[in-house]
Amino acid sequence: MKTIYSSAHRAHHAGSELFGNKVVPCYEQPARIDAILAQVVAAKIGPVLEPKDFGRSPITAVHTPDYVDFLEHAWQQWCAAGGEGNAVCSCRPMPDMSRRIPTSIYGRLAYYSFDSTAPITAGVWSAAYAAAQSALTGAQLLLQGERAAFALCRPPGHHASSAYLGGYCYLNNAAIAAQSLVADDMTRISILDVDYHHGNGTQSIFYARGDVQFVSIHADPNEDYPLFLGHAEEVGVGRGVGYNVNLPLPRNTEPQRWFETLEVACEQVIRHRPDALIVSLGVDTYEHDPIASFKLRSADYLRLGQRLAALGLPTLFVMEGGYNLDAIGVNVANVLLGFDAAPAVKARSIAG
Ligand code: Q9C
Ligand code: ZN
Repeated sequence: MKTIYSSAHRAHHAGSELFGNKVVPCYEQPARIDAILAQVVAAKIGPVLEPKDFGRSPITAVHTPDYVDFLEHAWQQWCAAGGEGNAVCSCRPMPDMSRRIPTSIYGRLAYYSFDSTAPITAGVWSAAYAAAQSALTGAQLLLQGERAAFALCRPPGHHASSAYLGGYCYLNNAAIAAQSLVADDMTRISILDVDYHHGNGTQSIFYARGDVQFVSIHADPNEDYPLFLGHAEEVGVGRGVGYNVNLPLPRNTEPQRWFETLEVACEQVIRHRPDALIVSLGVDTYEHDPIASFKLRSADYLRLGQRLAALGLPTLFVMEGGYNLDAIGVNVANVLLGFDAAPAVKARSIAG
């Protein structure tokens, strides 16, 4: 399958982050994508293409125009205001506080953030924009009849909602791709999020929608990030009731339990009868991931790819998390190899 990649991600590099009470090198760093790309080439997954430019409108179909304007100009405004180094959110409003948007860039960053792990860097807009375009290019390949594509996005996207950033994410690449498919001639899409962390942004964006189903396997939000979304009782609202499926698992979940849960997730996808599947592909479920606790081994990612192929759907893989630099390349390539090795099954009938 084709991989879509832009070197624009490299301009976004925050340097350090706060982990507990320690300042550590950023887990979400350019070397992650270098490692994945090297393995995509070594494993002969297929050609690597530059993204096409679909402009801003497919981005503002998911994110509010004011948020996109903020993100595009935040670095420049931060510098103009005398900001030193990267801009990091340091304050969040509680429900009893003002909903007014502060006028300063310092205040606007707080308004448009839900945590402090997604700093504004010099390259954040060009990197996030290119990642969104990579996802859109992958979506277009599905529309052109490709069985699958891999959008090697960085920064990741699934924690970003329509009007806030957080969790290393700025633009929700998977959501932007999904929306572009329904805006074209696909009527139903399933997003299956296998990242260790709940895709709170994706859930929020489609929570009231019945056309885009969101299914997620992740660490129980009682115990792990993003803490405030991802419970099983969150099933959607209005027309979206029944189209949001959260499958939280305890910390330290072993592969057998994870794959049993994947079966439940796949049953839900089949029930939706989608025209295409978007996989929010995080490999921070790996046993040696530095910020997560599940116990998947490298060979398990082959099995994951095979299982997804058996759904018989046009499939777009969108890169999300995964922070073990020694294994991230092999783990991602294994998903794609597993998918490609599985015999192409005829798409399920979408009639009836
Ligand atoms: N002690 C993605 O995987 N920090 N984002 C959590 C836990 C933020 C993860 C700290 C983790 C964000 C795309
Ligand atoms: Zn994650």
